[in-house]
Amino acid sequence: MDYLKPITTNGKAIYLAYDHGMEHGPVDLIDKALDPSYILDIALKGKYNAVILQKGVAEKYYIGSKCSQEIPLIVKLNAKADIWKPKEPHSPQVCSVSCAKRLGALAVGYTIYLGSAEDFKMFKEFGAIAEEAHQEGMAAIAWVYPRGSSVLNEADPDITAYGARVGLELGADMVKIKYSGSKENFEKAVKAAGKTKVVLSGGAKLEESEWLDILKNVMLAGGSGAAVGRNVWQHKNPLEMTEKIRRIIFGV
Ligand code: FBP
Repeated sequence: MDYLKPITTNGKAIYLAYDHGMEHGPVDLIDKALDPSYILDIALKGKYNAVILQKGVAEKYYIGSKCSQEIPLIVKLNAKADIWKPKEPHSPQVCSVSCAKRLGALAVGYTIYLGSAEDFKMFKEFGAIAEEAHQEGMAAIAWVYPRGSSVLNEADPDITAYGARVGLELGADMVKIKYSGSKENFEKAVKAAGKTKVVLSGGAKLEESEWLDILKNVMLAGGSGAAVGRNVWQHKNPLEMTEKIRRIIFGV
């Protein structure tokens, strides 16, 4: 069964990520981006395949919004903050699959810090989440980020490919991974993921052309699109940026 069908267009996708209020704190939510309604408006006008929110923002802003009538929801099920910085990061589950379903989500997201001494806890939690999501007809998306004291280079192409493979092995329909430096490196990850789709995780705000070149390489490498936050909503014209992204992903 293709759980991703309702949140992809011909197998490709552009998602607007907005779970940063938890992951990074309001420091990332510059100016208008502090207001979730501003983000929902971008998702709606930019015709995103889905918007990614934590449950609280979904409950208080997405439900009943104009965005909710047209743009699907992905609820992020785990969370950590960025004040205590343990050497071995762990992000525990804070929302259930059934809660995400009640909020209207068509998919759930979960971050795994591959290489952390705590990674086995996240494997276990995500494995169960993927099973439950599929029972409910929802897609399971794994953010797989190599991190922890055993990871010397978070953008290492082999570890990035390992992360993509972990997504496949644990039952993810899609993995969201960071760029590993080149088209060839990213291709390794796409191949390792097999039938699990791979999307680019946007990363910190870059010069527009630099970020778009990365996305072009991701698509040439066989990637399925992007889940992007800061490079869109920290942009001075998020809808103009969205159009440029859409042209690269969908070719129109
Ligand atoms: P960005 O496009 O802004 O990087 O968003 C993608 C994302 O995965 C978010 O979903 C998440 O909040 C953030 O990046 C986590 O970033 P990191 O753990 O690398 O600081």
